[in-house]
Amino acid sequence: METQRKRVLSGIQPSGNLTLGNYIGALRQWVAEQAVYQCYFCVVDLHAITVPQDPAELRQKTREVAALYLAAGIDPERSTIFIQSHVSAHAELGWMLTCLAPLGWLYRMTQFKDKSAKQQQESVGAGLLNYPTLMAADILLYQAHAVPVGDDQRQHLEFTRDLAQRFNHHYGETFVIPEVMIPKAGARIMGLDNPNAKMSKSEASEYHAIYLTETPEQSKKKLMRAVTDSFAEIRFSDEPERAGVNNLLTIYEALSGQTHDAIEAQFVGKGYGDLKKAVAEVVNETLNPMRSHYQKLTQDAGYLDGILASGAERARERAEQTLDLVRERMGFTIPKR
Ligand code: AQP
Repeated sequence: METQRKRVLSGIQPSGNLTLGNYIGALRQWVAEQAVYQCYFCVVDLHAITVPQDPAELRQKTREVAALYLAAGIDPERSTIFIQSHVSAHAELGWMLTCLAPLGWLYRMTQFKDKSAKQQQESVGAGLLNYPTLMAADILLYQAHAVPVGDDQRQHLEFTRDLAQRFNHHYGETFVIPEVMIPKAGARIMGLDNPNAKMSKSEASEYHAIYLTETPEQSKKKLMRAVTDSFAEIRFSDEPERAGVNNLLTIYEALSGQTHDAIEAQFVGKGYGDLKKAVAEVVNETLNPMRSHYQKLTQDAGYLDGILASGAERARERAEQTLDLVRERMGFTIPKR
């Protein structure tokens, strides 16, 4: 039965506190997909080290992100939850694909351009450039049919598809070509302090992001201080100068499930303060159950360890099958077992 269901793979980097953007763009979709797909969800710690990380913090965040998967509603009975570095096939296939990936494709990636621009040029790690090949390995190892991600990862998914096709062309049909799954509402949640930049977990400023593990009061305070404009008009818009209000409306749309028209009608004659209060309410209503579940999970480290150990075992089994096929296709000798 399991082998007949289509497979989904996705992951989040333990590079900071998970944000509302990670929830709306990724986690929330994952929960829904469990009913339809055979799902693999990993905490991508090998990706996190493409920019400098503090080791103790990385270890702690890795567990925190895994606990948030559970708290958000990922069911370990139905889905495989694991830590990327626990399955060494990711690094192995990552290397094989690195050797196949044209440098020109990698230099074109906007995430590489953005993240490398934030560092001293001489200290940009080669791993940052190779981020997309490791992501391709994550996906292709499980022969995933679909990958649910936010809009910022669309280009990396295109890269994965192109690289898989390149491999299939060179070595014969090997990989399933995965489809991207982008949410209809909230594919790109913007920073509350700067609505023209994506809300990001590694952005340090205090009023930038709503964190999944913060208190409801903190979330409300940040939303009440969110940057808006002086138009005093509540409507969806793609004009950059109205990006703050549009972002608040987008969050409201994603979490309330209402249509644009219904939302705009609801706020006719109201002020930005009313909009912010309504957004804070729907955000906290959504996040509070996850927050209390998360608190309970942090008190039982053994439970989380058990889930991650059996998840890694299941993932390894599947990943090794693909890796053997790749070894065979590329001309490696297959190890005797
Ligand atoms: N602002 C966002 N809106 C919608 N979706 C988002 N995602 C991230 N930010 C938003 C989605 O969350 C998933 C996990 O992302 P990631 O951790 O692999 O890396 P990222 O996309 O680079 O996310 P961050 O939060 O911005 O991390 P840092 O700051 O470490 O780079 C992906 O599906 C992503 O689309």
